[in-house]
Amino acid sequence: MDVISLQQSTLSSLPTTVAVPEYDRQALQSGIVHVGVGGFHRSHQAFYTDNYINGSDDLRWGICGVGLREADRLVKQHLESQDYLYSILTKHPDGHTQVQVIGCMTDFLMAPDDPEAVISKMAADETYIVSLTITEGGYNYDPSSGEFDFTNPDIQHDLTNPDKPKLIFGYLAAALARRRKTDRPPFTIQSCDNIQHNGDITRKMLVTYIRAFDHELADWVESHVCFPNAMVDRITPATDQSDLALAKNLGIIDKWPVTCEPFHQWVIEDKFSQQRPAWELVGAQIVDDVTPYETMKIRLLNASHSVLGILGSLRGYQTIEQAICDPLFTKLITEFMDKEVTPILDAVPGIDLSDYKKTLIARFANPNIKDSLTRICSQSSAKVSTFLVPTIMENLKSNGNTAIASLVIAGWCLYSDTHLTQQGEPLEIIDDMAETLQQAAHASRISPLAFLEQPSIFGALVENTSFCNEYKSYISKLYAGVAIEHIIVSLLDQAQAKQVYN
Ligand code: CS2
Repeated sequence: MDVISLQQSTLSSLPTTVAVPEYDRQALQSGIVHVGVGGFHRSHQAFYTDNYINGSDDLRWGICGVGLREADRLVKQHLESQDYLYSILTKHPDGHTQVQVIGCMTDFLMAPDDPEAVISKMAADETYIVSLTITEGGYNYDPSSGEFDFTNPDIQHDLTNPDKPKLIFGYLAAALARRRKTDRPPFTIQSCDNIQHNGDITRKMLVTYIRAFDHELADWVESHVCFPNAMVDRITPATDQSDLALAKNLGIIDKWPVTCEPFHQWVIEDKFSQQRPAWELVGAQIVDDVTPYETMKIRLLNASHSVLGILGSLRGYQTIEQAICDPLFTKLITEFMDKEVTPILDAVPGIDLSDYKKTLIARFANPNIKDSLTRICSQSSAKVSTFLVPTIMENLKSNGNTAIASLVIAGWCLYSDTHLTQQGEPLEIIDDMAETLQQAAHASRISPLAFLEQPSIFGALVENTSFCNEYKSYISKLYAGVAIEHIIVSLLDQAQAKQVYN
C-alpha cells in the first residue's frame, strides 16, 4: 500500500478505507474558536463538528484552535504542516481500527506569540462560539469553597496586563469587552471539560474575574452571555509513537493523529447566545437539563478511572485495560459503582444505569485502547476533588458507603509520597501540585491525617471522624507495606459479609 503524507493536496489520494472531509475546506469560516486543542477536543467536539459539516455543508462552523501554553506549540506546528488536517484512529475492541480525516480546523493561534490576534479572533463577527477544554484545573476555583482564586499569580498578572493575558479569563474578558463596546452580540462560551455544571462554573468564574475591574461589563456578561452546561464523553488515550506507526500502516503519514474508542456521547443544554451547529443531527443530545447526565458520567466513569488509576498504579498496572482485566479490580469497580455511587445518583432520563455501568466496564476493557494510568492519574489534584470528593461528602450525609473512596485517597497519599509502585517501580507523576502533595503525603508517616488536611482538595473531609477512622486504617496498612490486592480482598470480603448480615 502507498503511504501518503496528510495534506490538503493529498486527500484524494488516500486509501479508500480512509474517510475524508467532503466539503469545501477553502470556503470554511471559523464560527468556533476553541481553546485547548488536546486529544479530547480533536476526538470529540471537532469530530461531531466535522461530521455535521460533512452532512450539512454548513460552512460556518470551522474551528480556529488556540493554544494558551508553550506546550501547545508542537501541536500547532504539526497541524500547520498538515494544512490543519489530522486523522482520528477509532480503535474497536475486535482489533479493527477505523480512520477518519478531520478537516474542520481552519487555523491555530499561539496566544503567547500574539495575544491581540486571539482577542480579535474571538471578537470577530463570524465567531459565534468560544469553546474550552482547559482541564479541570483550568477554571481557577478553589474546590472546597467554589470561589475564584485571586491568589493565582497568573490571575494577578492578567489583571494588570489586560491586553496580554496568560489565562483564559483575560482573553474572554478582553474579547467580550470589545464586542460590547461595538454593540455586537456576545459569543456563547461552551465548556467541554469534565466538571459538573461546567457552564455554570465558567460563568461564575468569568463574571467574578471581570467584576474585579469592570462592574458594567460583568453585568452585561451575566445577562447576555450563554454558558451551556454539557456532558462530554469519549475515552481518548494520549497519542504516542505507536499511533503514528499505526496510521502509517493504514496508509497515512500523520504527525499527530488522535486515537479513541468508538463510543462517544455529548449531552448539551440548549442555551446559546447566538447560532450553533445542529450537532443533534450527528448524535449529540440537546436537553433542557444536563445535570443528571453529567453527574452520572463524572461520578461513574471519571471517578472509576481515578480508582483504577491510583490503585492500579500501586499494583504495578500500566493501563486501564490491564487493571480492569484483573478480576479483583473488576469486582472493586463494580462494588464502587453499585455501592458508593449509584445510591446517590438521580434517575437519568433514557438511561438504564445498570446497562450504563456494564458498558463502562466493557469500554474500560477494550484491548485495543491502551489508556495509560499516567494519563488517568495526571492532575489528580484537580480530578479527585471534582470526581470523587463530592460523592464522599454526599455519602457521609446519607450514611452511605465510603470504604473504596477512602482507600483510593489513602492509596493516592502513598503514591504521592513515594512516586513508586508497591513493587518499587518508578511512577511518572504529572501534577501541578506534585510537590505540595508529596510534602503532605510524607507528613502522614508521622501524622496520619496530614494528606487529608488539604482543604483545597478535600474540603472539610478531615472533620468527619468516621471517614477519618476508615482512612487511617488504610494509611496504616499501606504504610506497613500490605499489598493493595490484599487490602482490596479484605475490603470486598467485609462488604460481602455486611451484605449477608443486612
Ligand atoms: C479520564 C477522562 O483522565 C481522566 O480523568 O477519566 O479523560 C476520560 O477518559 C474522559 O472523560 C472520557 O470521556
